[in-house]
Amino acid sequence: MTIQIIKTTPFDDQKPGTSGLRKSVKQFKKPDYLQNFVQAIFNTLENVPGSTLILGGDGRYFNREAIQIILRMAAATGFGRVIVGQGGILSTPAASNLIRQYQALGGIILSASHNAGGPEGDFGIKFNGANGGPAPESMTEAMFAASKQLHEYRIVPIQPIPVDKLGVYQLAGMQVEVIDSVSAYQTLMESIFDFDKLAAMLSSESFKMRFDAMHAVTGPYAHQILEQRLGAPEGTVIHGLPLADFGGGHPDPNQAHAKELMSLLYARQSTMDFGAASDGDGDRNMILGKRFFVTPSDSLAILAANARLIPGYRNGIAGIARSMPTSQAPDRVAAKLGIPCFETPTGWKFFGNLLDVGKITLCGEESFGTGSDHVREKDGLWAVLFWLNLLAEKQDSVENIVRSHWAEYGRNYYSRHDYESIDLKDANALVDALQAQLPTLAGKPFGSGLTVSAADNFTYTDPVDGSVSKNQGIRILFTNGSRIIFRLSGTGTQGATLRVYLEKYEADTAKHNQDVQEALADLLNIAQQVARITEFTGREAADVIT
Ligand code: VG1
Ligand code: CO
Repeated sequence: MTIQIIKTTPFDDQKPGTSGLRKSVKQFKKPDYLQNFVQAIFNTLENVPGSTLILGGDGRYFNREAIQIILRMAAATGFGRVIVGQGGILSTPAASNLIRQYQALGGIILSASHNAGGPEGDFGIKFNGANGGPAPESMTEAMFAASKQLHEYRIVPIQPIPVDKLGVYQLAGMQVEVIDSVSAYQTLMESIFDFDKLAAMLSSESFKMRFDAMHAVTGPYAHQILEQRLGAPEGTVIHGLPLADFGGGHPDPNQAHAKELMSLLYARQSTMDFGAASDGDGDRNMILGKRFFVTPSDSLAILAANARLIPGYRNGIAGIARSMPTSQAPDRVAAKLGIPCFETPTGWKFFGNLLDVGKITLCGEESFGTGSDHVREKDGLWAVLFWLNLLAEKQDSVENIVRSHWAEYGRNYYSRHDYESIDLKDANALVDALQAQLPTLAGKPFGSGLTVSAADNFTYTDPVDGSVSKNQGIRILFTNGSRIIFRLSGTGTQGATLRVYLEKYEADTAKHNQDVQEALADLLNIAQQVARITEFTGREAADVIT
């Protein structure tokens, strides 16, 4: 088969963000836009000839076309084998698992995660390396550099592979294996959790739950594992059919976007014991009890504190890591367990080294991401099964488990305020002004007895390879442990999104029943005042509060 070498012009905007390259579908559909970036990825890889590549995506609009293009380019580049999820579907954690299982050179995951899909929505592509984790910064920088110098790409002209049918196909000397997207992932989950106990609980009349797949990638996984394998009644999984536009919604599992699930769990007469949701590519999770929301930061702390109750973590955990803006609740658990707690920049790629060398077992982010060393990505369904396994062990409600955790460790009141689609120039001006104030903030008193202990822009030095990542978010730390953090999103595709993270610690159990936003109102005022948010952005309040 002849390899075609196609002349192309480089694009100057193919810089991967927090989690791969994300752009509007319109941008991705520009002639050669996808091809250029795929070639840029391939150009930065070593040892391609004969190696294995994992390929799949969250099923969003343009997924199928992209899969065919990438297959033809992989054949032209000399991969020996590509493993594709049936229908082009693989959740991010399932892809991470397959990379490890097949000892692949890496994987390409097509997803813009929680961003809206469809012709007017977003598309994305990211590369995960041989450990199953997102490419580290050094590699994404190399891809960006390669993309700017790209003048040709390689492709073989062949018919589309029928990715809906399981089987093995030959494509210009490369083998394409279309596999069941769910089964290897299910086997992995069976090796971690007590499936007998889970089945007993999920099939009993006395336990009721809903899992909201948000018309995204976890639908097939949740139907198979929760309903078929564990015997939860049909209807347990809602919005379980993956749709190219996610039914028009944002597949983002939070209180703002999982409205139907929220109303099921919060109804005055709710009969539900448990609710959960996952995002576009299946790596995020939201956990709900009856009229009760578990913050992702608390969730990580609680999973860590109770890990020994789960078969896969019976021998205890080596350490925990959390992204810098995530609340300090996990730190308290680590201190009590006598294990380290690492603070990393936002984005799962920063957990990879710590997981690879066994310094940590569990990790998580405030942005509804939780995971462990079983893969190198956050894992939505894994977190749901972990919580269910805990409920089955403790025979207690979600709310009681969280409240007793607070009683033991204190409560970290926590919330994130997102100001979306603000003008990029305004956002940068706000950050610059904030940065300029940093040297003057330490020691400064604010209302209600708060004093700044330190203020900086977070720099991370990876304890494993020594790499340094600067400018990872502005932190204002207070003497009482409260924190305000400011960051600009690295996953958006329109203008800028300012994220303001607020945290306040409360040891006194008598004060654990406050409304979260009321408890954090002082900090929000200070954040607005110091960063002059309204002045720079014209916004009086955040668009999305989680
Ligand atoms: C957001 C979250 C971050 C997460 C990233 C990818 O990034 O804040 O914690 O790792 O999304 O998640 P940013 O730069 O927009 O704040 V996902 O589910 O899109 O892979
Ligand atoms: Co995601």
